[in-house]
Amino acid sequence: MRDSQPKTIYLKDYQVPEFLIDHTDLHFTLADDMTTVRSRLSMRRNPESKTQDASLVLHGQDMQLQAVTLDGTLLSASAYKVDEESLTVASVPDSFVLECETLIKPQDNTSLEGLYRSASMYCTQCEAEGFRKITYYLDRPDVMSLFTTTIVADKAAYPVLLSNGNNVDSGENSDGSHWVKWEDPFKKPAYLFALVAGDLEFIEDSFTTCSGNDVTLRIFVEAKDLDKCDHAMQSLKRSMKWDEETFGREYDLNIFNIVAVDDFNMGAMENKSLNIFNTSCVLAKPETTTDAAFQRVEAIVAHEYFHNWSGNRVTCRDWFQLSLKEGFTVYRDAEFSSDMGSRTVKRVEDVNFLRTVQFAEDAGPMAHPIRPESFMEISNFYTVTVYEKGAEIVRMIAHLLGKDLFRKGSDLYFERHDGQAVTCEDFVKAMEDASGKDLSQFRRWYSQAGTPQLAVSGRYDEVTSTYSLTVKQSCKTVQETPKAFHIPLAMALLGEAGALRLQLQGAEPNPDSADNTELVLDVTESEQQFVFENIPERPVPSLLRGFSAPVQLHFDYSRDELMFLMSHDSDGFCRWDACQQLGVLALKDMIAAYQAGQDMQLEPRLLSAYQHLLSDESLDKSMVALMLSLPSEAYMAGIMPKADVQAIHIARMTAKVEIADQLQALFLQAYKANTLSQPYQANEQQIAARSLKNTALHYLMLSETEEALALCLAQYQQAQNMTDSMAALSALVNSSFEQQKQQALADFYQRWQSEALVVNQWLSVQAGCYLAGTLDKVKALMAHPAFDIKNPNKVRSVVGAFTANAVNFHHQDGSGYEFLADQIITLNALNPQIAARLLGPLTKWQQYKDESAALMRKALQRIMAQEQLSKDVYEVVSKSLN
Ligand code: 0A1
Ligand code: ZN
Repeated sequence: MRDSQPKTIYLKDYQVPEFLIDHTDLHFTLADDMTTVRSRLSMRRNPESKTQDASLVLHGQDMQLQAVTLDGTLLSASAYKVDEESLTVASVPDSFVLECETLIKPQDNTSLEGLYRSASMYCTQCEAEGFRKITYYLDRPDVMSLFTTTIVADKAAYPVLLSNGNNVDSGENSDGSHWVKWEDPFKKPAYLFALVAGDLEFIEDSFTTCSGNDVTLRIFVEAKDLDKCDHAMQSLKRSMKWDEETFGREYDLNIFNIVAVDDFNMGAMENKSLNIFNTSCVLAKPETTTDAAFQRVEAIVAHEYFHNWSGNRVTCRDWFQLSLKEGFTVYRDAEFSSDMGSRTVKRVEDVNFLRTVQFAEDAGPMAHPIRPESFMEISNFYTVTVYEKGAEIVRMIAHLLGKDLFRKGSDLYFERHDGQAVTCEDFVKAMEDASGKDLSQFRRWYSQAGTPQLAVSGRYDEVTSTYSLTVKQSCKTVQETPKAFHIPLAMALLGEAGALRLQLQGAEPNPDSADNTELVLDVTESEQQFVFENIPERPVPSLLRGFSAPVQLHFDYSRDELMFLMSHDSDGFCRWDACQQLGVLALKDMIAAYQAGQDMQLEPRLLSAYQHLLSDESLDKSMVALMLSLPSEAYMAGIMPKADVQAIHIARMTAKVEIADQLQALFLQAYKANTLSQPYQANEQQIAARSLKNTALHYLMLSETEEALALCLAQYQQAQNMTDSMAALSALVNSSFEQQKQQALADFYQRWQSEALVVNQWLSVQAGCYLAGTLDKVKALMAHPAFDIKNPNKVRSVVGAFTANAVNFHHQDGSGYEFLADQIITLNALNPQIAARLLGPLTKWQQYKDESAALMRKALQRIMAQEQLSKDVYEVVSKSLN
C-alpha cells in the first residue's frame, strides 16, 4: 500500500545493474504459521556498471528480516537499513556472499504475487516483481543467476515439492518433514523462479526431442482433476514437435512440469521447466469444458511452452521490453493454433478481438506503445497492446521478410542472444541483419501508440485502363500525434471473373504467373497514390487482406460491393470483414432510426446474405457461424463517437430478432443438419458443426416459439458435452421463459457444484444476462456460497462478466458503475492486480455519451478519493481522470 504518490519509472533512465548474482541458493521451510526463507547469494560488482563504489540495494517487501550475513559474518543492525521496499547494505567488497534469513506468511498473501497458498498447496508467481516478496534480491530481469532450491515441508500434507530444473537430492527428517533439492542448470532472472508444495497427483508422458533426448512430461493437479489432464498433455507434445519443426527450437532439459492451481491472477506462467497454470487454462474434459475452453487450453499450453525459448533462453533486459517475449510468443502460439486448426477462423477470431479490445485501449487514457516508455506499476502493462498488438508487429515483420528470411532472422536472434537479457531493438536488428531489409521506419511501431487510420479511396479510369488507390494515414492518441508508420497493405483487385493481374505503375513488370494477383503495398507516407495499369474493368478492391496491419481501414464501399466481396473474395478474412461491415452499416441505420424515434428497418441485403450463408452447404461451418454473428455491441461502441449503449443494444437485438423470425426455417435446418451423433471430440470439424448448430439455436430461441423452447430444453437435458449444455443454458437464461430458466439454473448448479470451473460458467452466464434486473442478480450471486472474492476466476466470472454486459453495466442510472467501484475498492486491499484489471471498462469513459461519461468519472473519482490506494489502482485511476 501507498503512503505517497507512486514513482514513475522511465525507460530512458535504464542503467545496467550495479551488482550481479552468479549463484542463488535458496532454502525454504514451509510451516503453517510462518515460512522461513534462507538465501545465499554469490555476488560481485558488475564490471559494466559506472558506479563502482555503490552500496548494495536489494528489493524486498512484505517480509520480516531476521539476519544478514556478509561473507560469513553476521551484520549488526547499523551495517544495513531496511525500509518498505528495500534492504541497503552500506558497504560491500567487489565480490562476496550475502546470506539473508526472512520470514514470510504465504497464508495471508491475498495478492497472489510471491509465495502464497491456493487451496491446500503452496505456489509462487514471480513475474513481474513478485520474487521480492519472497526474499531480498536484485529483482530485475537482467540479473540472471544459477538457482538451487531446497524445500522442507511436512511430508503428509505436502508430499510433492517442486522447483525449477532437476531434482538432485532429497531426504526425510525425524519430525515427519521431508526435503527436496532442485538445481536449475540454466541461468535465469528471478521472475522465472517457481516453487510448488502440495498433495498433488500427476499424469506422466514423454517426448523424444529431435536430437534424441527423452523428456519426462508431468501435469500435477489435485486428485479430483486427474481425469482432466489429457488434452493439455497432448497439446504439450504437439507444441514441442511444432516448435522443432517450425522454429528449430528443441527442449533443453529432461523434465518438464505443469502444475494447476485454482487461485491465479493470470492464465499461466512460463517458469523454467515448472509452468504454473490457472486451472481454467489447463483442465479439460468434454463433460465440463466447452470447445472454446479446449482451444484455449491448447493455445496457452503452447504459449507457455514456447516461452522456453522466446522468454527464458532469451529474456528481457527490462520490463519495458515485455513485448519482446510476449508479442513474439503470442505470434508463435497463433501460428501454432492456425496450423492445428483453421487458419482463417483463427485469424478472424484474433482480429475481431484485437479490433474490439486493443483498439479501445489505444483510444483510451491508458494507450501506450507496445514498448511503453514509462510506468508506475508494471503489472498494469500486461495488456492487449503489449501482447496482441505486439504479436501483430511480429506478424508484419514475418510478412515483410517472407517465410524463409523470417526464420533466418529468428534463428539469428536465438543464436546471437542465447542466455542474454535483451531488447526489442535486438530483435529487430537480428531480423534486419538476417534479411538485409531496412526496418528503420518500421521501428516506429515499437515507440508510437495509437491505431493508425487508413483512409483509402479508389478511382477507375476507363480511358487509360488504370485504377488508382489513394492511401492516407493518420493517427491520434489522447497524448500525441505520431509520425507516419510503415504499413504493409496487402491487396487485390477483383473483377467479375476473379482477381485481376496487378501491374503497379513504376514497378518492375509483374510476371504473368498465378500468384500475381495479390500485392503488398508499402505505405510509408502520410499520403500516397498507387496506380495499377492494364485494368480491363472497374474492380472492387480487396484491402488489408489477412488483416496485414493493425490499422483501422476506411473505404467507402457500397453495400452491393460488400455483398460482392462477401461471396467473391478469395481472402477469408476479407469475406468475413465485408459481412461485418455490412452489419455495421445495417446497425448504424437502425441506431439512428431508434434515436430519432423512428421505426427500425433491417437492411434487406444483410438478410439475403445470411440466407445465402445458411443455404450454401459448401461453406466452412465455423466461418458461417462467425459471419452470422453481427458486429458486437463493444465493437459498435468503439467505432461510434459518444456511444449510446442502450441504442446500440436495442438496435442490435431488434436486428437479431428480425433475422431470427425471417430465417427460422433455415436456422432449424442448420440446427438439425449439424446435430452430431458421434462421441465428442474437440476437433476442427466437430467444433465447426457445434458452433453453427448453437448459433442456429441462439437465433431460434430469439423467436421464443414453443418449438424452439422444446429444442433448447431437449438439448440442455440430453447434452453429452459442456458446449451444448452451456449453449442451451445461455439461450434459456436470456429468454423470457422464466420457469424453465430457473429450473435449468437450479439443476445445473445441483449437478456441477463440486466442479469449480463449471460453477464459474454458471456464474458468468447469469452475470452476462442482458435482461433487466441483472445487477440485483449479480449482487445475490456474490452472496452465494459458490462465490469467493479472493479467487480471481470467481471475480472474473461475476464482476468481469457483468462489466462486459454493456447494457446492464452502462445502465443510465449509473448503478453498474457504482457497483464496480465498490468491488474495486474492496479488491484494492486484497488483490491490487485484479482490482486494476477490473477497472478497464470504467477508464474508457470518453467513448460514451456525455451522461454516461459523467457517471463513469464520478465512480472513478470515488475510487481516487480512497486512502491507501495500491500503486496498481492509483496508476490506472489517476491516468484515466487526467
Ligand atoms: N508471462 C505470463 C503471464 C503472466 C504475467 C504476469 C503475471 O503476473 C503479473 C502472471 C502471468 C504469460 O505470458 O503467459
Ligand atoms: Zn506470455
